[in-house]
Amino acid sequence: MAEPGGRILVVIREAEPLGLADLLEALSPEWEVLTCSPEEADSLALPEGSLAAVLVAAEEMSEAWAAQWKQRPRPPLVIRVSPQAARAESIPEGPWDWVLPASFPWPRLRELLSHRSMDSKPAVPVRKVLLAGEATVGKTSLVHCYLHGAFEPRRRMTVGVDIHVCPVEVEGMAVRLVVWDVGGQRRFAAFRDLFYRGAAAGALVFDLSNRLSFYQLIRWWQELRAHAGSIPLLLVGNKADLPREVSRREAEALAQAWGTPYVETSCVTGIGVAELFRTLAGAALQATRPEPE
Ligand SMILES: Nc1nc2c(ncn2[C@@H]2O[C@H](COP(=O)(O)OP(=O)(O)OP(=O)(O)O)[C@@H](O)[C@H]2O)c(=O)[nH]1
Ligand SMILES: [Mg+2]
Repeated sequence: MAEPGGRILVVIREAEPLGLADLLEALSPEWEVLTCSPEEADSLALPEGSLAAVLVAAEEMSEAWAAQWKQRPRPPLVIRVSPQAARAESIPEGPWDWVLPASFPWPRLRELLSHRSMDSKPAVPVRKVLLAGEATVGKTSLVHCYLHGAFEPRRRMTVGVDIHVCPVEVEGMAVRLVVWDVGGQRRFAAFRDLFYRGAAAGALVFDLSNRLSFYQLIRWWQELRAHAGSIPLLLVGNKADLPREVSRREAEALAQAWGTPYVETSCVTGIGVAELFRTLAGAALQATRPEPE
């Protein structure tokens, strides 16, 4: 929760619609307001925990960008200002703590920041997780199947990385996973290590109907261990609906040797997909349980 007084970052393209002068007036002198454009937003070097809130008044800033703030050890409130919002809303399923209309009466922001008179939802933890494995094993399809409950037979190769926000409930607790679904093609290997930083857990996916993708797991294991550190990993055998080239016994033996759980999935039947995301979320939460105060 933000204490009264502190520093707020405002990401803004056009100052006028937000009434930036009103905002500054409403918050001074206790609050220090920094402003930046969307282009500058990623290159700001601010010390951890130095922001009480990030106020985003630029449509182009994505959910994934907002979610990254919520993964920090001491996350700020992340608030979107949207011309489409009719009233102030606290949205449990997005990464935003609040979505405010552009016409929001800025003197009330003070109350919101100090949580004095506006109800706020309990913070939902956000964790970054990785989906790694050879090209075409079905990483993107697993996310699609989880989010939309449907199989998408048309293939769309991941270029670099796709980032998805997946709400998960694990043992009665809501978690938001920011899933970094990396492109498995060899040509992306040179810069893939950049994607692994800050992940709390990862899934190594292979295709049960393609033995080579199973053999290649060792490369992915080494890549993740080298760049993501000793995070908990999970082994996933996908395409369980197709004729097998890898038996359950072999995959379980590898999982046991690596000390990881093993899940079999199919994006066609949906089997195991929810379990995969629950296991990943459970591992991510365990791995980054906050230190007691
Ligand atoms: N039969 C079957 N096909 C699947 C399954 N999962 C994915 N596919 C198909 O496999 C192909 C590749 O799936 P993608 O999800 O694009 O694979 P990916 O691992 O994301 O590949 P890259 O983005 O290149 O790393 C697509 O044609 C999918 O429809 C599954 O469980 N069963
Ligand atoms: Mg993909």
